[in-house]
Amino acid sequence: ASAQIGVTGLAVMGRNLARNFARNGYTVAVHNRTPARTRALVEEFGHEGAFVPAESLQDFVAALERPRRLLIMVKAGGPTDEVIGEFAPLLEAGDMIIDGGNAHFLDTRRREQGLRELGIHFVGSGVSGGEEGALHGPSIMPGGSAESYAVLGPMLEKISAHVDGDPCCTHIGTDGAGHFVKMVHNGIEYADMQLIAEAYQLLREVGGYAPAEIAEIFRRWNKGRLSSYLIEITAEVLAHTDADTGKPFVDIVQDAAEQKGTGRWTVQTALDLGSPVTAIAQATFARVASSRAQLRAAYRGLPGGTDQELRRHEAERFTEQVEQALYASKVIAYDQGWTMIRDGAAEYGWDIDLGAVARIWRGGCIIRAAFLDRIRAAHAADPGLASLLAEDTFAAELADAQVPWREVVAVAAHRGIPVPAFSASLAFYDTLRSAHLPAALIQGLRDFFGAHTYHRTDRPGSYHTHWAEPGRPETRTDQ
Ligand code: NBP
Repeated sequence: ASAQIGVTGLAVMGRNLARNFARNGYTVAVHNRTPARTRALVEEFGHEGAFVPAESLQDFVAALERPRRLLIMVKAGGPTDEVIGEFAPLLEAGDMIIDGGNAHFLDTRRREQGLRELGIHFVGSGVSGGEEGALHGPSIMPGGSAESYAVLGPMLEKISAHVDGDPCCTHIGTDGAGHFVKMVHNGIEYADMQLIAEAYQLLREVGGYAPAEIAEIFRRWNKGRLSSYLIEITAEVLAHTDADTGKPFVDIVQDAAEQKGTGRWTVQTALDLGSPVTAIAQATFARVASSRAQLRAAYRGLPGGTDQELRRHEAERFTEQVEQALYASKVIAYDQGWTMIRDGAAEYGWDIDLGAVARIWRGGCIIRAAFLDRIRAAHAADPGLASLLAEDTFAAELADAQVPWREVVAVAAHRGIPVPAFSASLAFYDTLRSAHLPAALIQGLRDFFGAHTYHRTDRPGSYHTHWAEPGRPETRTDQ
Protein backbone atom coordinates (compact mmCIF):
# COMPACT_ATOMS: atom_id res chain seq x y z
CA ALA A 1 0.00 0.00 0.00
CA SER A 2 1.68 3.15 -1.19
CA ALA A 3 -0.95 5.53 -2.50
CA GLN A 4 -1.95 8.50 -0.35
CA ILE A 5 -5.16 8.95 -2.31
CA GLY A 6 -7.24 6.86 -4.69
CA VAL A 7 -9.52 8.22 -7.41
CA THR A 8 -12.30 6.08 -8.84
CA GLY A 9 -14.25 7.42 -11.82
CA LEU A 10 -11.84 8.66 -14.43
CA ALA A 11 -14.01 10.67 -16.81
CA VAL A 12 -12.95 14.31 -17.37
CA MET A 13 -13.22 15.42 -13.74
CA GLY A 14 -11.75 12.36 -12.03
CA ARG A 15 -8.91 12.07 -14.51
CA ASN A 16 -7.88 15.67 -14.08
CA LEU A 17 -8.15 15.60 -10.29
CA ALA A 18 -6.00 12.45 -10.24
CA ARG A 19 -3.40 14.22 -12.41
CA ASN A 20 -3.58 17.28 -10.15
CA PHE A 21 -2.82 15.12 -7.06
CA ALA A 22 0.03 13.38 -8.92
CA ARG A 23 1.51 16.66 -10.15
CA ASN A 24 1.50 17.84 -6.56
CA GLY A 25 3.67 14.92 -5.50
CA TYR A 26 1.07 12.49 -4.20
CA THR A 27 1.02 8.83 -5.17
CA VAL A 28 -2.42 8.28 -6.68
CA ALA A 29 -4.21 4.96 -7.09
CA VAL A 30 -6.55 5.17 -10.08
CA HIS A 31 -9.56 3.05 -10.93
CA ASN A 32 -12.51 3.15 -13.28
CA ARG A 33 -15.42 0.78 -13.85
CA THR A 34 -14.32 0.43 -17.48
CA PRO A 35 -10.57 -0.31 -17.19
CA ALA A 36 -9.78 1.20 -20.60
CA ARG A 37 -10.02 4.67 -19.02
CA THR A 38 -7.53 3.70 -16.32
CA ARG A 39 -5.06 2.42 -18.90
CA ALA A 40 -5.52 5.50 -21.09
CA LEU A 41 -4.79 7.78 -18.13
CA VAL A 42 -1.56 6.00 -17.27
CA GLU A 43 -0.46 5.78 -20.91
CA GLU A 44 -1.10 9.45 -21.64
CA PHE A 45 -0.20 11.08 -18.37
CA GLY A 46 1.81 8.47 -16.42
CA HIS A 47 4.91 10.64 -16.80
CA GLU A 48 3.29 13.44 -14.78
CA GLY A 49 3.65 11.68 -11.43
CA ALA A 50 3.20 8.47 -9.46
CA PHE A 51 0.08 6.55 -10.45
CA VAL A 52 -0.90 3.09 -9.24
CA PRO A 53 -3.44 1.72 -11.73
CA ALA A 54 -5.89 -0.87 -10.45
CA GLU A 55 -8.47 -2.84 -12.40
CA SER A 56 -10.28 -4.54 -9.54
CA LEU A 57 -11.88 -2.92 -6.51
CA GLN A 58 -9.75 -5.14 -4.28
CA ASP A 59 -6.46 -4.10 -5.92
CA PHE A 60 -7.50 -0.47 -5.74
CA VAL A 61 -8.29 -0.64 -2.02
CA ALA A 62 -5.11 -2.63 -1.35
CA ALA A 63 -3.05 0.13 -3.00
CA LEU A 64 -4.19 2.74 -0.45
CA GLU A 65 -2.30 3.75 2.68
CA ARG A 66 -4.30 3.69 5.94
CA PRO A 67 -6.48 5.39 6.84
CA ARG A 68 -7.56 4.95 3.24
CA ARG A 69 -8.56 8.05 1.31
CA LEU A 70 -10.78 7.32 -1.64
CA LEU A 71 -12.20 9.98 -3.95
CA ILE A 72 -15.30 9.05 -5.93
CA MET A 73 -15.79 11.03 -9.16
CA VAL A 74 -18.62 9.18 -10.86
CA LYS A 75 -21.93 10.39 -12.23
CA ALA A 76 -24.01 11.87 -9.43
CA GLY A 77 -27.11 10.06 -8.15
CA GLY A 78 -27.57 6.28 -8.43
CA PRO A 79 -24.00 5.57 -9.62
CA THR A 80 -22.58 7.23 -6.48
CA ASP A 81 -24.71 4.99 -4.25
CA GLU A 82 -23.66 1.95 -6.27
CA VAL A 83 -19.97 2.76 -5.96
CA ILE A 84 -20.28 3.46 -2.22
CA GLY A 85 -22.11 0.15 -1.85
CA GLU A 86 -19.29 -1.68 -3.63
CA PHE A 87 -16.46 -0.11 -1.67
CA ALA A 88 -17.91 0.12 1.84
CA PRO A 89 -17.50 -3.61 2.59
CA LEU A 90 -13.82 -3.41 1.57
CA LEU A 91 -13.03 -0.51 3.91
CA GLU A 92 -12.58 -0.32 7.66
CA ALA A 93 -13.26 2.10 10.48
CA GLY A 94 -11.30 5.35 10.10
CA ASP A 95 -11.16 5.18 6.30
CA MET A 96 -12.45 8.13 4.30
CA ILE A 97 -14.62 8.34 1.24
CA ILE A 98 -14.79 11.69 -0.53
CA ASP A 99 -17.60 12.27 -3.01
CA GLY A 100 -16.51 15.05 -5.35
CA GLY A 101 -19.53 14.69 -7.64
CA ASN A 102 -22.43 17.12 -7.83
CA ALA A 103 -24.54 15.34 -5.22
CA HIS A 104 -27.68 16.77 -3.68
CA PHE A 105 -26.79 17.75 -0.11
CA LEU A 106 -29.67 15.67 1.29
CA ASP A 107 -28.21 12.59 -0.41
CA THR A 108 -24.87 13.47 1.15
CA ARG A 109 -26.47 13.72 4.60
CA ARG A 110 -28.05 10.28 4.10
CA ARG A 111 -24.81 8.72 2.86
CA GLU A 112 -22.77 10.28 5.64
CA GLN A 113 -25.11 8.93 8.27
CA GLY A 114 -25.04 5.42 6.81
CA LEU A 115 -21.24 5.31 6.59
CA ARG A 116 -20.76 6.91 10.00
CA GLU A 117 -22.47 3.85 11.49
CA LEU A 118 -19.66 1.77 9.94
CA GLY A 119 -17.01 4.16 11.30
CA ILE A 120 -16.21 5.38 7.79
CA HIS A 121 -15.85 9.13 7.26
CA PHE A 122 -17.89 10.37 4.34
CA VAL A 123 -16.85 13.72 2.95
CA GLY A 124 -19.30 15.20 0.46
CA SER A 125 -17.24 17.78 -1.31
CA GLY A 126 -18.24 20.44 -3.79
CA VAL A 127 -15.70 20.85 -6.60
CA SER A 128 -16.04 23.83 -8.92
CA GLY A 129 -14.05 24.92 -11.92
CA GLY A 130 -14.93 22.27 -14.49
CA GLU A 131 -12.34 20.27 -16.34
CA GLU A 132 -9.65 22.97 -16.34
CA GLY A 133 -10.14 23.78 -12.67
CA ALA A 134 -9.87 20.10 -11.74
CA LEU A 135 -6.44 19.98 -13.39
CA HIS A 136 -4.97 23.35 -12.48
CA GLY A 137 -6.69 24.04 -9.16
CA PRO A 138 -10.42 23.99 -8.42
CA SER A 139 -12.34 25.62 -5.62
CA ILE A 140 -13.08 22.80 -3.18
CA MET A 141 -15.90 22.79 -0.62
CA PRO A 142 -15.56 19.76 1.65
CA GLY A 143 -18.15 18.81 4.25
CA GLY A 144 -17.89 15.88 6.67
CA SER A 145 -16.23 15.56 10.06
CA ALA A 146 -13.54 17.89 11.39
CA GLU A 147 -11.48 14.73 12.05
CA SER A 148 -11.51 13.83 8.36
CA TYR A 149 -10.60 17.38 7.38
CA ALA A 150 -7.54 17.23 9.62
CA VAL A 151 -6.24 14.44 7.36
CA LEU A 152 -7.68 15.43 3.99
CA GLY A 153 -7.56 19.20 4.34
CA PRO A 154 -3.84 19.65 3.63
CA MET A 155 -4.08 17.45 0.51
CA LEU A 156 -7.18 19.17 -0.83
CA GLU A 157 -5.78 22.60 -0.05
CA LYS A 158 -2.60 21.72 -1.92
CA ILE A 159 -4.40 20.80 -5.15
CA SER A 160 -6.89 23.69 -4.94
CA ALA A 161 -6.52 27.07 -6.61
CA HIS A 162 -4.65 29.69 -4.59
CA VAL A 163 -5.32 33.42 -4.37
CA ASP A 164 -2.85 35.68 -2.54
CA GLY A 165 -1.27 32.53 -1.16
CA ASP A 166 -4.55 31.31 0.38
CA PRO A 167 -5.99 27.97 -0.76
CA CYS A 168 -9.47 27.99 -2.30
CA CYS A 169 -10.52 25.18 0.01
CA THR A 170 -11.80 25.16 3.57
CA HIS A 171 -13.81 22.84 5.79
CA ILE A 172 -17.35 24.09 5.20
CA GLY A 173 -19.17 22.18 7.92
CA THR A 174 -20.38 18.70 8.82
CA ASP A 175 -22.20 16.15 6.61
CA GLY A 176 -23.88 17.85 3.60
CA ALA A 177 -22.60 21.41 4.22
CA GLY A 178 -20.05 21.26 1.38
CA HIS A 179 -22.54 20.09 -1.21
CA PHE A 180 -25.09 22.62 0.04
CA VAL A 181 -22.63 25.47 -0.43
CA LYS A 182 -21.64 24.13 -3.87
CA MET A 183 -25.33 24.08 -4.81
CA VAL A 184 -25.72 27.74 -3.79
CA HIS A 185 -22.53 28.57 -5.71
CA ASN A 186 -24.18 27.19 -8.83
CA GLY A 187 -27.37 29.10 -8.09
CA ILE A 188 -25.37 32.32 -7.85
CA GLU A 189 -23.62 31.33 -11.09
CA TYR A 190 -27.05 31.06 -12.78
CA ALA A 191 -27.98 34.56 -11.57
CA ASP A 192 -24.64 36.04 -12.58
CA MET A 193 -24.91 34.59 -16.10
CA GLN A 194 -28.51 35.73 -16.53
CA LEU A 195 -27.60 39.27 -15.41
CA ILE A 196 -24.72 39.34 -17.88
CA ALA A 197 -27.03 38.06 -20.63
CA GLU A 198 -29.61 40.76 -19.87
CA ALA A 199 -26.92 43.45 -19.97
CA TYR A 200 -25.79 42.12 -23.36
CA GLN A 201 -29.29 42.19 -24.80
CA LEU A 202 -29.90 45.74 -23.57
CA LEU A 203 -26.63 46.96 -25.07
CA ARG A 204 -27.51 45.28 -28.33
CA GLU A 205 -31.16 46.24 -28.68
CA VAL A 206 -31.26 49.58 -26.90
CA GLY A 207 -27.65 50.67 -27.32
CA GLY A 208 -27.54 49.48 -30.93
CA TYR A 209 -24.09 47.92 -30.50
CA ALA A 210 -22.86 44.90 -32.45
CA PRO A 211 -21.63 41.83 -30.52
CA ALA A 212 -17.97 42.68 -31.22
CA GLU A 213 -18.52 46.18 -29.80
CA ILE A 214 -20.24 44.72 -26.75
CA ALA A 215 -17.23 42.43 -26.32
CA GLU A 216 -15.12 45.60 -26.03
CA ILE A 217 -17.51 47.02 -23.41
CA PHE A 218 -17.20 43.82 -21.37
CA ARG A 219 -13.40 43.97 -21.70
CA ARG A 220 -13.52 47.45 -20.28
CA TRP A 221 -15.86 46.40 -17.48
CA ASN A 222 -13.51 43.56 -16.70
CA LYS A 223 -10.92 46.13 -15.62
CA GLY A 224 -13.29 47.61 -13.03
CA ARG A 225 -15.38 46.43 -10.12
CA LEU A 226 -17.16 43.80 -12.26
CA SER A 227 -13.84 42.09 -13.02
CA SER A 228 -14.49 38.34 -13.02
CA TYR A 229 -14.02 35.15 -14.97
CA LEU A 230 -17.61 35.27 -16.31
CA ILE A 231 -17.23 38.87 -17.57
CA GLU A 232 -13.90 37.92 -19.15
CA ILE A 233 -15.30 34.92 -21.05
CA THR A 234 -18.41 36.89 -22.03
CA ALA A 235 -16.11 39.20 -24.00
CA GLU A 236 -14.52 36.17 -25.67
CA VAL A 237 -17.83 34.56 -26.61
CA LEU A 238 -19.23 37.84 -27.95
CA ALA A 239 -16.10 38.50 -30.02
CA HIS A 240 -16.19 35.03 -31.54
CA THR A 241 -17.41 34.65 -35.14
CA ASP A 242 -18.75 31.46 -36.65
CA ALA A 243 -16.21 29.99 -39.06
CA ASP A 244 -18.88 28.67 -41.48
CA THR A 245 -21.03 31.76 -41.88
CA GLY A 246 -18.83 34.61 -40.67
CA LYS A 247 -21.72 35.68 -38.41
CA PRO A 248 -21.32 36.54 -34.73
CA PHE A 249 -21.29 33.26 -32.81
CA VAL A 250 -24.20 34.43 -30.60
CA ASP A 251 -26.35 34.73 -33.74
CA ILE A 252 -25.92 31.13 -34.87
CA VAL A 253 -26.68 29.52 -31.49
CA GLN A 254 -30.27 28.57 -30.61
CA ASP A 255 -31.59 30.82 -27.86
CA ALA A 256 -32.78 28.00 -25.61
CA ALA A 257 -30.71 27.60 -22.44
CA GLU A 258 -30.24 24.32 -20.65
CA GLN A 259 -30.00 23.64 -16.96
CA LYS A 260 -28.52 20.57 -15.38
CA GLY A 261 -30.27 20.66 -12.05
CA THR A 262 -28.18 22.52 -9.48
CA GLY A 263 -30.03 25.78 -10.19
CA ARG A 264 -33.31 23.95 -9.78
CA TRP A 265 -32.13 22.40 -6.49
CA THR A 266 -31.16 25.84 -5.22
CA VAL A 267 -34.62 27.24 -5.94
CA GLN A 268 -36.42 24.20 -4.53
CA THR A 269 -34.32 24.26 -1.37
CA ALA A 270 -34.71 28.02 -1.03
CA LEU A 271 -38.49 27.62 -0.90
CA ASP A 272 -38.14 24.95 1.78
CA LEU A 273 -35.88 27.23 3.83
CA GLY A 274 -37.90 30.40 3.18
CA SER A 275 -34.83 32.04 1.57
CA PRO A 276 -35.90 34.75 -0.90
CA VAL A 277 -33.39 34.03 -3.69
CA THR A 278 -35.44 35.89 -6.28
CA ALA A 279 -32.61 36.66 -8.72
CA ILE A 280 -31.48 33.03 -8.74
CA ALA A 281 -35.07 31.88 -9.19
CA GLN A 282 -35.66 34.28 -12.10
CA ALA A 283 -32.43 33.16 -13.72
CA THR A 284 -33.51 29.55 -13.45
CA PHE A 285 -37.00 30.26 -14.79
CA ALA A 286 -35.53 32.36 -17.60
CA ARG A 287 -33.59 29.31 -18.79
CA VAL A 288 -36.65 27.12 -18.49
CA ALA A 289 -38.85 29.62 -20.37
CA SER A 290 -36.28 30.04 -23.16
CA SER A 291 -36.59 26.32 -23.89
CA ARG A 292 -40.40 26.26 -24.06
CA ALA A 293 -40.67 26.36 -27.86
CA GLN A 294 -44.43 25.88 -28.07
CA LEU A 295 -45.21 28.59 -25.55
CA ARG A 296 -42.82 30.93 -27.27
CA ALA A 297 -44.51 30.22 -30.59
CA ALA A 298 -47.90 31.09 -29.06
CA TYR A 299 -46.64 34.44 -27.72
CA ARG A 300 -44.41 35.34 -30.66
CA GLY A 301 -45.52 38.42 -32.56
CA LEU A 302 -47.60 39.90 -29.73
CA PRO A 303 -47.07 43.65 -29.48
CA GLY A 304 -43.96 44.75 -27.60
CA GLY A 305 -42.70 48.20 -26.69
CA THR A 306 -41.28 51.07 -28.66
CA ASP A 307 -38.05 50.62 -30.56
CA GLN A 308 -36.31 53.85 -31.43
CA GLU A 309 -32.50 53.68 -31.63
CA LEU A 310 -30.35 55.73 -29.31
CA ARG A 311 -27.85 58.23 -30.67
CA ARG A 312 -24.20 57.32 -30.03
CA HIS A 313 -23.70 59.67 -27.10
CA GLU A 314 -26.96 58.45 -25.57
CA ALA A 315 -25.82 54.87 -26.09
CA GLU A 316 -22.60 55.62 -24.25
CA ARG A 317 -24.50 57.05 -21.32
CA PHE A 318 -26.86 54.07 -21.39
CA THR A 319 -23.85 51.72 -21.30
CA GLU A 320 -22.71 53.33 -18.06
CA GLN A 321 -26.20 52.93 -16.63
CA VAL A 322 -26.22 49.25 -17.58
CA GLU A 323 -22.90 48.80 -15.76
CA GLN A 324 -24.51 50.29 -12.64
CA ALA A 325 -27.60 48.12 -12.98
CA LEU A 326 -25.50 45.01 -13.54
CA TYR A 327 -23.33 45.72 -10.53
CA ALA A 328 -26.23 46.54 -8.21
CA SER A 329 -28.17 43.46 -9.32
CA LYS A 330 -25.08 41.33 -8.80
CA VAL A 331 -24.67 42.57 -5.23
CA ILE A 332 -28.30 41.63 -4.58
CA ALA A 333 -27.95 38.17 -6.16
CA TYR A 334 -24.84 37.42 -4.09
CA ASP A 335 -26.48 38.74 -0.95
CA GLN A 336 -29.39 36.39 -1.59
CA GLY A 337 -26.97 33.48 -1.95
CA TRP A 338 -25.25 34.31 1.33
CA THR A 339 -28.62 34.63 3.07
CA MET A 340 -29.48 31.17 1.84
CA ILE A 341 -26.21 29.73 3.15
CA ARG A 342 -26.92 31.35 6.52
CA ASP A 343 -30.45 29.86 6.47
CA GLY A 344 -29.15 26.40 5.52
CA ALA A 345 -26.58 26.53 8.29
CA ALA A 346 -29.27 27.42 10.84
CA GLU A 347 -31.60 24.68 9.60
CA TYR A 348 -29.02 21.90 9.47
CA GLY A 349 -26.80 22.91 12.36
CA TRP A 350 -23.71 23.78 10.34
CA ASP A 351 -21.15 26.24 11.64
CA ILE A 352 -20.32 27.90 8.31
CA ASP A 353 -17.77 30.71 8.13
CA LEU A 354 -19.46 33.03 5.60
CA GLY A 355 -16.28 35.01 5.01
CA ALA A 356 -14.35 31.81 4.27
CA VAL A 357 -16.92 30.87 1.61
CA ALA A 358 -16.14 34.15 -0.18
CA ARG A 359 -12.42 33.52 0.28
CA ILE A 360 -12.47 30.09 -1.38
CA TRP A 361 -14.58 31.35 -4.30
CA ARG A 362 -12.02 34.00 -5.24
CA GLY A 363 -10.22 31.45 -7.41
CA GLY A 364 -10.78 28.11 -9.12
CA CYS A 365 -14.56 28.31 -9.49
CA ILE A 366 -16.82 29.73 -12.18
CA ILE A 367 -17.93 32.80 -10.20
CA ARG A 368 -14.35 33.73 -9.25
CA ALA A 369 -14.00 37.47 -9.03
CA ALA A 370 -12.19 40.31 -7.35
CA PHE A 371 -15.60 41.22 -5.88
CA LEU A 372 -15.49 38.14 -3.64
CA ASP A 373 -12.51 39.53 -1.81
CA ARG A 374 -14.68 42.44 -0.75
CA ILE A 375 -17.33 40.04 0.56
CA ARG A 376 -14.57 38.20 2.44
CA ALA A 377 -13.31 41.49 3.91
CA ALA A 378 -16.82 42.58 4.92
CA HIS A 379 -17.31 39.37 6.89
CA ALA A 380 -13.84 39.63 8.39
CA ALA A 381 -14.62 43.14 9.63
CA ASP A 382 -17.99 42.07 11.04
CA PRO A 383 -18.40 38.32 11.60
CA GLY A 384 -22.09 38.89 12.46
CA LEU A 385 -22.80 40.74 9.19
CA ALA A 386 -26.49 40.15 8.40
CA SER A 387 -26.33 41.33 4.78
CA LEU A 388 -23.88 42.91 2.35
CA LEU A 389 -26.16 45.94 2.41
CA ALA A 390 -25.41 46.33 6.12
CA GLU A 391 -21.81 47.13 5.12
CA ASP A 392 -21.12 50.79 4.40
CA THR A 393 -19.31 50.58 1.06
CA PHE A 394 -21.80 48.16 -0.52
CA ALA A 395 -24.68 50.28 0.79
CA ALA A 396 -23.06 53.44 -0.65
CA GLU A 397 -22.50 51.77 -4.04
CA LEU A 398 -26.12 50.69 -4.24
CA ALA A 399 -27.26 54.15 -3.22
CA ASP A 400 -25.21 55.53 -6.14
CA ALA A 401 -26.51 52.89 -8.53
CA GLN A 402 -30.18 53.01 -7.72
CA VAL A 403 -31.26 55.79 -10.09
CA PRO A 404 -29.52 54.37 -13.20
CA TRP A 405 -30.63 50.88 -12.13
CA ARG A 406 -34.26 52.06 -12.15
CA GLU A 407 -33.77 53.82 -15.49
CA VAL A 408 -32.38 50.68 -17.09
CA VAL A 409 -35.28 48.55 -15.83
CA ALA A 410 -37.75 51.23 -16.97
CA VAL A 411 -36.17 51.45 -20.43
CA ALA A 412 -36.32 47.67 -20.71
CA ALA A 413 -40.01 47.71 -19.80
CA HIS A 414 -40.73 50.49 -22.32
CA ARG A 415 -38.87 48.70 -25.05
CA GLY A 416 -40.36 45.27 -24.24
CA ILE A 417 -37.01 43.68 -23.44
CA PRO A 418 -37.20 41.02 -20.75
CA VAL A 419 -34.89 41.67 -17.80
CA PRO A 420 -36.23 39.22 -15.20
CA ALA A 421 -33.07 39.14 -13.10
CA PHE A 422 -32.43 42.91 -13.21
CA SER A 423 -36.00 43.67 -12.24
CA ALA A 424 -36.21 40.91 -9.59
CA SER A 425 -33.07 42.28 -7.96
CA LEU A 426 -34.42 45.81 -7.99
CA ALA A 427 -37.78 44.66 -6.60
CA PHE A 428 -35.92 42.79 -3.86
CA TYR A 429 -33.97 45.93 -2.97
CA ASP A 430 -37.18 47.95 -2.84
CA THR A 431 -39.01 45.27 -0.89
CA LEU A 432 -36.42 45.10 1.85
CA ARG A 433 -35.81 48.85 2.16
CA SER A 434 -39.53 49.73 2.29
CA ALA A 435 -41.05 50.85 5.56
CA HIS A 436 -44.47 49.58 4.49
CA LEU A 437 -45.28 46.55 2.41
CA PRO A 438 -48.70 45.52 1.13
CA ALA A 439 -48.26 42.29 3.08
CA ALA A 440 -50.69 43.91 5.57
CA LEU A 441 -53.42 43.62 2.92
CA ILE A 442 -52.44 40.01 2.21
CA GLN A 443 -52.86 39.25 5.91
CA GLY A 444 -56.28 40.92 5.81
CA LEU A 445 -57.35 38.79 2.86
CA ARG A 446 -56.08 35.65 4.53
CA ASP A 447 -58.02 36.49 7.67
CA PHE A 448 -61.12 37.24 5.58
CA PHE A 449 -61.34 33.96 3.70
CA GLY A 450 -59.51 31.61 6.03
CA ALA A 451 -59.53 33.14 9.54
CA HIS A 452 -55.73 32.96 9.41
CA THR A 453 -55.48 35.85 11.94
CA TYR A 454 -53.11 38.84 11.91
CA HIS A 455 -50.81 40.77 14.20
CA ARG A 456 -51.59 44.42 14.90
CA THR A 457 -49.00 47.20 14.66
CA ASP A 458 -50.16 48.81 17.92
CA ARG A 459 -50.46 45.96 20.41
CA PRO A 460 -49.30 42.38 20.89
CA GLY A 461 -51.28 39.24 20.13
CA SER A 462 -53.04 37.49 17.24
CA TYR A 463 -56.42 38.74 16.09
CA HIS A 464 -59.31 37.71 13.89
CA THR A 465 -61.96 40.05 12.49
CA HIS A 466 -65.50 38.69 12.14
CA TRP A 467 -65.88 39.84 8.55
CA ALA A 468 -69.45 38.56 8.13
CA GLU A 469 -70.63 40.23 11.33
CA PRO A 470 -70.19 43.98 11.03
CA GLY A 471 -70.00 45.64 14.41
CA ARG A 472 -68.75 42.59 16.29
CA PRO A 473 -65.38 43.42 17.87
CA GLU A 474 -62.31 41.54 16.67
CA THR A 475 -61.29 38.55 18.76
CA ARG A 476 -57.88 38.07 20.25
CA THR A 477 -57.03 34.46 19.40
CA ASP A 478 -53.84 33.75 21.30
CA GLN A 479 -55.28 33.89 24.80
P1 NBP B 1 -19.69 11.86 -15.58
O1 NBP B 1 -20.64 12.53 -14.69
O2 NBP B 1 -19.93 11.86 -17.03
O3 NBP B 1 -19.59 10.31 -15.09
C1 NBP B 1 -18.81 9.38 -15.79
C2 NBP B 1 -18.07 8.50 -14.81
O4 NBP B 1 -18.98 7.79 -13.96
C3 NBP B 1 -17.28 7.42 -15.55
O5 NBP B 1 -16.07 7.21 -14.86
C4 NBP B 1 -18.20 6.22 -15.45
O6 NBP B 1 -17.54 4.98 -15.59
C5 NBP B 1 -18.70 6.38 -14.05
N1 NBP B 1 -19.88 5.58 -13.73
C6 NBP B 1 -21.16 5.68 -14.14
BR1 NBP B 1 -21.76 6.84 -15.38
N2 NBP B 1 -21.98 4.76 -13.59
C7 NBP B 1 -21.18 4.06 -12.79
C8 NBP B 1 -21.43 2.96 -11.94
N3 NBP B 1 -22.66 2.45 -11.78
N4 NBP B 1 -20.39 2.43 -11.26
C9 NBP B 1 -19.15 2.92 -11.41
N5 NBP B 1 -18.84 3.97 -12.18
C10 NBP B 1 -19.86 4.54 -12.86
O7 NBP B 1 -18.18 12.36 -15.30
P2 NBP B 1 -17.61 13.84 -15.05
O8 NBP B 1 -18.16 14.80 -16.02
O9 NBP B 1 -16.14 13.65 -14.93
O10 NBP B 1 -18.19 14.24 -13.63
C11 NBP B 1 -17.93 13.47 -12.46
C12 NBP B 1 -18.69 14.08 -11.31
O11 NBP B 1 -18.21 15.40 -11.09
C13 NBP B 1 -20.19 14.20 -11.54
O12 NBP B 1 -20.86 13.97 -10.34
C14 NBP B 1 -20.36 15.64 -11.96
O13 NBP B 1 -21.65 16.12 -11.66
C15 NBP B 1 -19.29 16.31 -11.12
N6 NBP B 1 -18.80 17.58 -11.64
C16 NBP B 1 -18.61 17.78 -12.96
C17 NBP B 1 -18.12 18.98 -13.43
C18 NBP B 1 -17.88 19.18 -14.88
O14 NBP B 1 -17.55 20.32 -15.27
N7 NBP B 1 -17.98 18.15 -15.72
C19 NBP B 1 -17.80 19.99 -12.53
C20 NBP B 1 -17.96 19.76 -11.18
C21 NBP B 1 -18.46 18.55 -10.75
P3 NBP B 1 -17.37 4.31 -17.05
O15 NBP B 1 -16.16 4.95 -17.64
O16 NBP B 1 -17.16 2.87 -16.71
O17 NBP B 1 -18.63 4.56 -17.81
